[in-house]
Amino acid sequence: MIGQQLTQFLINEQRKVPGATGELTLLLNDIASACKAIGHEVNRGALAGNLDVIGTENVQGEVQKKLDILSNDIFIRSLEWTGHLAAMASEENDEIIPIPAEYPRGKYLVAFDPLDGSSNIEVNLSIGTIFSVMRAPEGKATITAEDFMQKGTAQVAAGFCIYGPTTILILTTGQGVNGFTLDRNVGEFVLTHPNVRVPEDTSEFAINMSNHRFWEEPVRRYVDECVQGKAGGREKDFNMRWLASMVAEVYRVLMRGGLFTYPMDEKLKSKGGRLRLLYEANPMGFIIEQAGGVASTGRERILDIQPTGVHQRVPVILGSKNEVERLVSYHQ
Ligand code: AFP
Repeated sequence: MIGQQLTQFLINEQRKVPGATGELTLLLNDIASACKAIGHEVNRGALAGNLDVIGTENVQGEVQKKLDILSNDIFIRSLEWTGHLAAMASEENDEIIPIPAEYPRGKYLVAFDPLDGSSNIEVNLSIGTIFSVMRAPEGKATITAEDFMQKGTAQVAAGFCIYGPTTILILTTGQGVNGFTLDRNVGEFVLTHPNVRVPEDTSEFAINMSNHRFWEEPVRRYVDECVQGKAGGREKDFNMRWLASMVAEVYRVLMRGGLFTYPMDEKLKSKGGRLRLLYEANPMGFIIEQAGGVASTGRERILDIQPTGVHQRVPVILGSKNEVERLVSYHQ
């Protein structure tokens, strides 16, 4: 019930799963601790010199901010010793991250984006951490990138933590979606948004309009119809949002519905899209589906994609069922 702390919630969920060992509960608690530590550094901002740009580039070719590196290190250091993981994969690391020899290995893999939306750091807008939990192959001494090539339907858990006016952890273990607000007085995540559901209809769409000339025809048609509203044949007028932070967009969709899309466009064709499958599209797709929404590339369900690379990119259309299905139908 509302007010319950994350640990109690997780143990209650664990008790519903026959044969559960509690290892996933411990892992999710450790991930929550990592998010609290990252959120603390995000909130300190300039006071801790955290807004500096490092100048180096990551595997994505993106200029790294100090907070990108700091968040990545915090996430890795918070989990590598726990004995729950066999390996990790991060947006900030070209190769997968092995568990140091001195620590025991566990039965899970985590793919994560330590700080998504980092173009918003210096303008003090909401950013967040996204994570996806999968099972590691049993009895394998050395984990390779190949072991992360699991469809989104194989995820055991997924979540994100949004560092905004409040710090909120959104989590699914396949039994629906729940939201926990960080109570700074006790330093614990507390259940504040039980059983989150995405409204099936919406009149709000989120897209980076500056890419209009690069979009494929189905996306251009859908957005133009939304912009024209009733004057253009839709049954209602629409509003638009664009926060350049996927965690903030997805959180808004979870709270009041909406359609969020970073579609394929001409300038992204060679890369496959903008958003990364393993640690953005898959975890967010799992969460959206668990809350009654739809997550598609326009041509296939995101969770059904067979990954071929740790940093593989895909087009993303997700949110309120009826609007996403309309846009998907335009691709047929
Ligand atoms: P950054 O982490 O590099 O800021 O990218 C954020 C993101 O991956 C996703 O969170 C946003 O929805 C999208 O990119 C914003 O892309 P644009 O900057 O092209 O609008």
